[in-house]
Amino acid sequence: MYPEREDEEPEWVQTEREHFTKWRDLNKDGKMDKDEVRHWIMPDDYDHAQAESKHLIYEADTDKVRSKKQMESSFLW
Ligand SMILES: [Ca+2]
Repeated sequence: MYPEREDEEPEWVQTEREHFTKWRDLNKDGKMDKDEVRHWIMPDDYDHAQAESKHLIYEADTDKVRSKKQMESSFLW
């Protein structure tokens, strides 16, 4: 996480720089505008409700044996 030399860039900074260049700066102008920030925080192709329900089912399934369908039906009854 921390660089061995003071003039080296930490690995996480390099990773964030790469992510910025590849995925966040969509119009490649070197900065993030309002639309790019919105897309980063709330991507159009990401279903927050589905992700949260999967997370809750995963956390509630302590033995990790039951199927997703069994877990969903146990929430309903
Ligand atoms: Ca941009």
